Amino acid sequence: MRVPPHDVQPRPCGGSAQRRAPGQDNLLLARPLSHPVRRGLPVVVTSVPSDSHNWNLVFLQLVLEELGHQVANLGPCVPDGLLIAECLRLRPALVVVSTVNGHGFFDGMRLIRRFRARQELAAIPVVIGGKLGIDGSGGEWNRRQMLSAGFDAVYEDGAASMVAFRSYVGRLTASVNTSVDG
Ligand code: B12
Repeated sequence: MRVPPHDVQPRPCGGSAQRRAPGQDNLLLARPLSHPVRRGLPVVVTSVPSDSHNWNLVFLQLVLEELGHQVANLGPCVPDGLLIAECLRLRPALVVVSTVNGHGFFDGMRLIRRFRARQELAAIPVVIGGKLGIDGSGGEWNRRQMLSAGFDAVYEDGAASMVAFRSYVGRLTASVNTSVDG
């Protein structure tokens, strides 16, 4: 799957924006007020080598596509080296790591250290989320370790995490679009 570069034209979100209705040539259909993005970001969604769960990745892909972003979903059981190679090739604006099998802390720590060791990838935002510990939660100490190792955000499973994730993606989109527009 190929992710277009940052300056790609956005897909119309919702499909009806700026389109004229049949027989109503003077009616310009309004863009929804809450139009989520002006330009979608290229995003890589991935799991970690040990994790074979799929639907978490599909779910995140759908959430991000609904927000107007272009997603390359690398699927489950992704070796660190493959993720790094794909990010060097695709140069995404965001990497979303999802893992639910309980090994997320250890897999995530190893992955982010290898990822950040590549100078070309050092500035790409990387977030991780899911069920990061074997009891479903990695806890606050683990979260801090992951942030200091190089993750930009850590989303433990819970009702608030998807709200916080969407908000993070919204802020990132606004800042990327602002810096592109100058
Ligand atoms: C289906 C399933 C499997 C299937 C997976 C099939 C497939 N191809 O996907 C199979 C049978 C293979 C499997 C295997 C295992 N599983 Co399993 N599995 C499940 C199950 C029943 C459903 C998972 C699912 O599809 N959910 C639907 C998706 C959409 O939701 P989700 O995964 O919960 O993800 C949500 C959130 O976590 C969050 N999220 C996830 N990632 C991210 C990332 C970000 C950035 C954000 C913001 C949010 C976010 O958003 C998602 C939507 O709300 C869960 C139990 C459950 N009811 O959740 C156990 C579960 C995930 N499995 C578990 C375990 C332990 C295993 C095994 C280790 C079992 C074993 N002893 O072999 C293996 C591990 C295999 C491996 N190598 O990874 C545990 C994990 C425990 C933990 N982390 O504390 C669970 C929770 C069951 C349990 N209660 O013990 N499993």
